[in-house]
Amino acid sequence: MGTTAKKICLVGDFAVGKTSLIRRFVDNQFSDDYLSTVGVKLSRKLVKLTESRSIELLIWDIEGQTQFKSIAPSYLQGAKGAIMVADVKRPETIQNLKNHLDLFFSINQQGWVIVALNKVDLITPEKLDKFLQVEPFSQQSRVLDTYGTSAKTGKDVEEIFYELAEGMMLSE
Ligand code: G3D
Ligand code: MG
Repeated sequence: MGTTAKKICLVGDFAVGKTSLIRRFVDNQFSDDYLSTVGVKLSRKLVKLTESRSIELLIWDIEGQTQFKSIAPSYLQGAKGAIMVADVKRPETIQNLKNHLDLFFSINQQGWVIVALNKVDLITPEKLDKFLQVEPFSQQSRVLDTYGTSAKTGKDVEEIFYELAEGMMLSE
């Protein structure tokens, strides 16, 4: 019964769509001219899992990230979950997921992760299937699932946040 609050982080390379996914989920909008400012941005969203169980997600987003700046460990501290985001049009961002996963799990051994291969509106469904077949993360037991998402169309955006919320609640 009741509501607990949990910190989750959006993690991934520069410009993969982290901020856009949060805006789609929290505000249900997509902006092509989003301007980031420096620091960390915190959004909150109440997620109702069942009639009697809700979870408040405290969603952390890096602002002012550049191509050359790595993610500060302090950003990840205390997170119960993370959405790891890559851009299907930039294969190197998929390769880099492994580094992001290692960093996250080195700080939060008990954390849960969902992988979002984002911007799937820019590729064919066949191409997405190929990406999902080769993605090497699902054998990690604390990686709950991998989705092809689009912050632009909204595809599977709710799903990644809800599945992460459910995973975090079940393991309490
Ligand atoms: P970040 O927070 O990970 O750095 P942003 O990434 O959310 O700022 O997004 C980076 C760019 O990718 C933005 O374009 C944004 O509009 C675009 N983008 C994000 N998600 C999607 C998506 O699902 N599909 C498409 N087609 N584009 C997406 P600009 O041009 O503003 O840099
Ligand atoms: Mg951003």
